[in-house]
Amino acid sequence: MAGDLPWPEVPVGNKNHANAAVVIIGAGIAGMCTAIDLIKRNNCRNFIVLEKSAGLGGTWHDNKYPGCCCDVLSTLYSYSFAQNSDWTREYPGQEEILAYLIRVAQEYQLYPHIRFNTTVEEARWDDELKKWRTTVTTPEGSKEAEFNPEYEIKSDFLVSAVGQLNQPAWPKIQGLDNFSGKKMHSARWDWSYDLQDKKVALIGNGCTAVQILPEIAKVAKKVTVFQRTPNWVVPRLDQPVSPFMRNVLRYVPPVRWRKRAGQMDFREWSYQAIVDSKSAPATMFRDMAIDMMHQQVPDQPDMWEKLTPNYSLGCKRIIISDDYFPALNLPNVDLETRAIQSIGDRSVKVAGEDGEDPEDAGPDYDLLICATGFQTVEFMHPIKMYGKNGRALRDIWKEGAHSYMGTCVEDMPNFGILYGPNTNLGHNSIILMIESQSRYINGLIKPVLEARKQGNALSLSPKLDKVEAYNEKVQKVLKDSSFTDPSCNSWYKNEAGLITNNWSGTVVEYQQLLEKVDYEDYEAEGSGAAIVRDKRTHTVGRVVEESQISDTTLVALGLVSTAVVVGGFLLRNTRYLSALRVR
Ligand code: NA7
Repeated sequence: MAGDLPWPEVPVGNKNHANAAVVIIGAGIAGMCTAIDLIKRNNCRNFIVLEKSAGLGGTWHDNKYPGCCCDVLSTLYSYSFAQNSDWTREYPGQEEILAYLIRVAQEYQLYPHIRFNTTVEEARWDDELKKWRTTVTTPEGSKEAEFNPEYEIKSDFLVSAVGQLNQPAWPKIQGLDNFSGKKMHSARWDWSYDLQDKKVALIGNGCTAVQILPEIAKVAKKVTVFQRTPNWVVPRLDQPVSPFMRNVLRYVPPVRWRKRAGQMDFREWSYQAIVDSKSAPATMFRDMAIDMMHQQVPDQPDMWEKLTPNYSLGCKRIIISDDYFPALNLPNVDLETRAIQSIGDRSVKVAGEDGEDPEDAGPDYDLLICATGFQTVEFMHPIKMYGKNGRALRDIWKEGAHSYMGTCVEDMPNFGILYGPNTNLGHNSIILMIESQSRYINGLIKPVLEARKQGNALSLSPKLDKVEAYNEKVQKVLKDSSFTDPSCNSWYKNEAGLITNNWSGTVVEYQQLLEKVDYEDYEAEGSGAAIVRDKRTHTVGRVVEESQISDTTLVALGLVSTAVVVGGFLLRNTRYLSALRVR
C-alpha cells in the first residue's frame, strides 16, 4: 500500500532502509514535534527518527527518579496542537508526561518511523551528493547487532533533537570511582534498588535533588544533602486537578484555553524577574523565597544563612518547591555545606573547619546519588558532525556553541537543530520554543524536498554574516542579564562565561523572530537553488498562546460551548430514549 505513494509521502520501507528524505536524531518532545510537522506541513512520511534509548520521550524517558516532575504548569506543558486536559496535578509528573507523549506518538502514527536502540555516532555532509551520511550503531548483544551492528543512512536533511539535558554530568570528585556502595546518577535511576533503611549521600541541590529529597527521605534511614551553592527556591503551590475540573477542561475548551493563556501570560511576565535582578518582579520573587524559607525552616538563623543565595535571582535556574525545605527539617535529613574533598569506600570527606584535615561528613553510606546535572554546553555531544568541506562542528563551536536563530549552523547545510544554542528558558515552557523551531526548520525542509521531487539537489546553510550579526545581538542583551552575574556558576554558560544555552528574550519575541523563513539569509547551492531564489520567503506563522480576548468574551464562549455540549447530549439522549420507547 505505502509503496504506491509518491516520494516523500511514502514511508521508508525495507528496500530503502538506509535512505530517507529526513533523518531526525532523538524521539523526545522536539523530535516528535518535528516529525509531526513533517507530516502536517510537508506531507512527508519519508523520515526516520533515530533513538538511542529503548523508548520515546527523551528526557521524560531517561529521568525516572523519585519525585520527578516538571516545573512548568501542566496546562501549558503539552503541544498546542495536542493539548491535554487529563493532567491529575497542576504540575505534571514524569509518568503522566511520558504517557501523554506515547499517546501523541500513537495518534500521529510515529512508532513505525522510530528506530529504537539506535545510536548516532557520526554525521557527515557529502558535498557531491548534497546529502547527509549518518552512521549509526546498534547495541552489542541485540538481534539487530547480529546482522547490522553499524550502518549508514543517507538523507536530504538532518535534524538534531537531542536536547540540552541529555548527557548526565558526573561530578569531578577525587575517589568517585572508589565508592563501593550503590552509585546512581539521577538521570539513570535504578528502581530495583530498595531504599528502605539505607544511608544516602545526595550530591547536589538543583531542581532534580530538590525533587528527590522529599521522596527518599520518607523511606531512607538517613540522607545527607551536599550543597555547594544555595539556590533561590520559590513556592510551587502544586495541587491535584479534580476529576470534575478535568472534565470541564476537556469539554469546555474555552476554559482550557483561558487557563493556558493565563499561565502563558504569567510566565512571560516573570521573564523580567529572571533577567533583571533590580526589577520589581525580581524583588517580589526574592521576598517570596525568603518568606517561605523562614516559614518552612522556622527559628533557625544558621540554616537561613546556609540556604540564602548571594547572587542574582535567575542567574541559576530558580527552583520551585513546596516540600524541599520541610524535608530538610526532618530528623533523618542533614544539610552539609562544607566542600566535598574526596569520596572513599563508603564515605564522603569534606573540608575540616578552619583548614583542619578533611573529615567524614556522615555515616558509612549505602547509596551515593549524583544529582549533578548534565553536560549542557557540549551540544550534541558525543556525536561527531562534519559539514561542508569536512569542517567539524567542534571546530565551528570551539569558542562556544552558537547558531542562527537557535536552529541552524554555518557550514552545516540542510541541518536543523531544536533546543539548540541560546534557546533555553528560565521562565517559560520549552515546548513553546520547540514548536516555533519545528515550524521554521520545516520551512527550510520544504524547498529541499521540492528540489528533490524535481530531480534536483538543493543545499541551504545560513550565511556567516547573518549568523554573526544574530549572535552579536543576542549576546548584547544577555551581557546585561542576571545570567552573567559573575558570583554564580550555572549550566547556562561555558567556562569562559559565555551564555551558550539561554535565549535572550521572551517566548513571544522568539516566536515572532521565527514566523518567517527568509531564504536570502541562506547560501543556496545545487541544481535546485532557483526554487528559493524565486520564492525568497516562506511564512510559517506562530502559535499565539498569550491572551487575545477578554475574560468576558471567554465566559460568553464558555457558556455557548457548554450550551452546545449540553444541547448535543440532550438531543442524543432524547433520540435514544424515543428509539427505546418505539421499540
Ligand atoms: P543542575 O541544576 O545542574 O544542578 C546540579 C547540582 O549538582 C548543583 O547543585 C551543583 O552545585 C551540584 N554539583 C555538581 N557538581 C558538583 C560537585 N563536584 N560537588 C558538589 N556539588 C556538585 O542539575 P539538575 O539535574 O538539578 O537540573 C538540571 C535541569 O533539569 C534543571 O535546570 C531543569 O531545567 C531540569 P552548584 O550549584 O554547581 O554549586
